[in-house]
Amino acid sequence: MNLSSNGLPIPFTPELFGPLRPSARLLSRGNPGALRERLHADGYLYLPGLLDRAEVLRLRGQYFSLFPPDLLASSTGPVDGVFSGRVPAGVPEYGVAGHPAYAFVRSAPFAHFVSNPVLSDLACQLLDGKAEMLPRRILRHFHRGTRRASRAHVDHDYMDEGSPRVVTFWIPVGDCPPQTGSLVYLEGSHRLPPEEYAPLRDVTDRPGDRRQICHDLELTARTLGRRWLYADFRAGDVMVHVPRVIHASLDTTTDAMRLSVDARFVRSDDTPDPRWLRPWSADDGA
Ligand SMILES: O=C(O)CCC(=O)C(=O)O
Repeated sequence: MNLSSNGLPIPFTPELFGPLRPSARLLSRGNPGALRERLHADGYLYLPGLLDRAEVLRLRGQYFSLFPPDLLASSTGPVDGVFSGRVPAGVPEYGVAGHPAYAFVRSAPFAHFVSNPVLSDLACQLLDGKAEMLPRRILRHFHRGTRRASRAHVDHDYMDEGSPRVVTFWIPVGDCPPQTGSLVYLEGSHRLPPEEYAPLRDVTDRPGDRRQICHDLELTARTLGRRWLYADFRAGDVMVHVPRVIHASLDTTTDAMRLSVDARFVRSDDTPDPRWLRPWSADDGA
């Protein structure tokens, strides 16, 4: 497999990559304590098939049908989300007012999708009480050719003005193998003291933003002596992670476009970070 992140190749070797451990079996046992234990042990829960695949694919189709049709390869449909290689003229900057992603996260189909009780019931179990989804829910759409991906980071650095009792749900909206730009998690990194990875923040392609740890995933793995954990995600799978686990994404190199939602729950009796109380837009600075 040829993989890269932010344009930097990362060799797909057993030293640098390993598989995510699935936890779907724990769900069927109806034992929230075991789920919480696994989340805190691994820093994540990989839950293949948690959501109805057809429903996830419907959302994919609804989003891509908001674009002028020449975004999509000829003879393919919005549910396929296959990139034609051209971003249609006149589409505004990604995720700002006027771009389809901006309208979509404020739309009824999106609200319906994220309000699925499967997600909120699980969040309540994981947070050991009542949980509320924060209104700032991010839609991420990447296509091949941009060499843009999420740099290694921890969610805590983006939400450190509120309760730390947060869980993030990352939902691929479509099949998402590593080459389509999947999320990868640095093994056991939620247990690392932040001072240990702080020096990596000096190696960056975005010197103005200290929240990001590093854009170089090979260097990050080698410096911290840990593997990136990956999966061949399918529509319907869900990842849950804790705010201190280091994660990043790979570049999208397939014709199929990468689409995902990330949504966060906080305990309803806690005070959330105020920056997460408004719907997302790509220029909101949060
Ligand atoms: O989807 C991505 O590339 C990044 C998502 C992320 O960082 C998150 O869900 O916390």
